[in-house]
Amino acid sequence: MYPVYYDSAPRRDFISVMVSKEPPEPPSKRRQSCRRMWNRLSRLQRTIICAILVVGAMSGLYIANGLMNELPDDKDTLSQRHQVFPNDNVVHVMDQRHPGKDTEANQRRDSNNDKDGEDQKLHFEQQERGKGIMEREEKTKVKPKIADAVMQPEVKVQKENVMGNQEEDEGIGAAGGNLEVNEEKKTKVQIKDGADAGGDVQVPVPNMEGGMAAQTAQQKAVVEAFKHAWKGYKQYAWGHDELKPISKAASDWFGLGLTIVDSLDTMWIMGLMEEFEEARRWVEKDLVLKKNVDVNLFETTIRVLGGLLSAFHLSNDGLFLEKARELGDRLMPCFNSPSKIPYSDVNLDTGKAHPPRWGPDSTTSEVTSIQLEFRELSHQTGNDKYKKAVDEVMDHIQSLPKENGLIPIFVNARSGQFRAGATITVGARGDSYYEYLLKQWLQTGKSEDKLRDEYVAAIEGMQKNLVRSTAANGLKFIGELVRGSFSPKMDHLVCFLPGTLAIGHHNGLDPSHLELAKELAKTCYQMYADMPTGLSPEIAYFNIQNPGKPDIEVKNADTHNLLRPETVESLFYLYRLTGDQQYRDWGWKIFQAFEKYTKVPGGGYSSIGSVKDTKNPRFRDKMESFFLGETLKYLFLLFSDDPNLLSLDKYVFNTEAHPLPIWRP
Ligand code: DMJ
Repeated sequence: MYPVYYDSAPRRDFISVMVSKEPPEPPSKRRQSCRRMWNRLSRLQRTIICAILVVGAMSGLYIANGLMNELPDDKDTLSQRHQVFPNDNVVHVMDQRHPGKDTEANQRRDSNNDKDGEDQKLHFEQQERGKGIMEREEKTKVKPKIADAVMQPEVKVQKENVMGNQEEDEGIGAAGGNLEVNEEKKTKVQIKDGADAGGDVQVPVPNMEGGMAAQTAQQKAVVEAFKHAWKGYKQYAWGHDELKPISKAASDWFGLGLTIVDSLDTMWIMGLMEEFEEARRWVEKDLVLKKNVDVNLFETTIRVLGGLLSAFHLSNDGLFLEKARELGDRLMPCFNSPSKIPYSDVNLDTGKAHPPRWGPDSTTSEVTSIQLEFRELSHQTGNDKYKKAVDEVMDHIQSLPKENGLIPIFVNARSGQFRAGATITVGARGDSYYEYLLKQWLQTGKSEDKLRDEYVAAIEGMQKNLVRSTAANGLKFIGELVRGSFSPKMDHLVCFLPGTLAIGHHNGLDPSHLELAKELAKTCYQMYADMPTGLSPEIAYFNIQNPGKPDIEVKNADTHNLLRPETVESLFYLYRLTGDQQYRDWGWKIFQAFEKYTKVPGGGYSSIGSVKDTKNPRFRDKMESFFLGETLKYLFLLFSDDPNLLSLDKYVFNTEAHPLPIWRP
């Protein structure tokens, strides 16, 4: 019988047969002539031939025995080495540690991981008590099992362009791991004037106050959710930007492993050190930045540059700073524009920068929400060029005329002017401009009063021009100015604002800011609670005229939920700063709704098409990197009892939830 090969067509063996034209001799004649030849041989010759035959037979037996021991038995071959998924055309070569189904072995592996997690936590608690770094170094030197290192699962990949179109491109990827972590190879980076570190940094040292404190039951549930999301990503999308959890495939936007880099600090904060080390190895080996791809300056800055800088701060591992510096350099050509306003896109290899493909202008919130990261890069590398570039953007924007501190959402990189008549909103394309005014002021130890004044003026402008209440229940919300007219439309994106207002108040700004924060947080929560699934739509319209109608209306085009973080982000800030349990209760309800309607069996969470339809919320087959980078991180922090875990007096979070240190004045 032929052996069975599962990764190719059955192999065929052939026997070659010599065909003679002469008729074959009858067997009896052949036997007679053999005997005659044997009789003609001398005794010595016969002895030699016998000896050769005996030695040959013994060697044959020995080799055959060895081969039998080498060959896997059929069961091994089937169950562990290769597995064909019934709904796929692709043959997935499985990592033996991670079979596709929840086998008993897999469950055992999971419970072992939990135990490792406990060990890590205990270890960090000891560290907090000052037991030194050497012990931890040993723990974090993860030596992967051989199966870990041999192969990562092969993945199906879809490339997404900026407009969201997708091209099918199967079977790319399969990133491999290291057999050993080579500690020698950890990059040495000269840290100049670091806020928390100095000198030659080689070994990760946790430097966050209160980190790894005992977890509450709700935090543990969030950690489980993270592990579930990571499991799907790792199995089907490792090394690619995002997981498509329904089709069990990957999608690429920039091809920078967005989910890995966005998740680094979340894993650190949650104490998932094994996962963190694995991700670190990927960054070291596979995060290639010299890449012929056009990336969006803002998205790459907040997710990748922010993620790397934050990972550097938490771990003190110079690898992350070195990558951050290289990325910063590759993004810098965006600033070579006739005005000080950067182009929106740049090719990471050629350095060619340009406006977006879909129009002539840069987005205002994008060019004004890269400052925290570039300034921090200067601070850590000692090279002022990054800070200079983004400070010039802010100076230029500050010089432009505004309406009560509010800005239009488009600005041109050539003329440096706002687009006349563009919408004014605190939602998409406007949002993080306001957030970064406040946070830049905080980053430099409240030393740049100009930024604070701009922020205060903008909040006053919102109070005057954009804040309204619903007719039925007086829910306060923030609308938009579209060609000068008020529209009662609010994006879920606006829900970052309560958190920002609360931090502003915490740093001495007017009490009315905290009052507005509380009102808006209530409205944002209502956007979840009013929906049958308990999840917010992407956009809501508020009823300001008819007291007999519901407060919130959702148009059919806006019923989707992308697993966004803004509301839980604000709940975290408000709980931290007020201690009001209500914010935790709301956060828990939101978390449970994510669990119920977005969790995908087997691994991952998916954005959904309709928050109104409990029977069929329609998976959109996409797990955004910010779900791991932001949503789950803010939920974890919301349920933490420790106010010193990333203290708000020591860290400022960038708009992708990556904590960066507040500089000491
Ligand atoms: C994230 O990338 C950031 O929070 C950004 O500021 C807004 N959009 C997403 C999350 O919704």
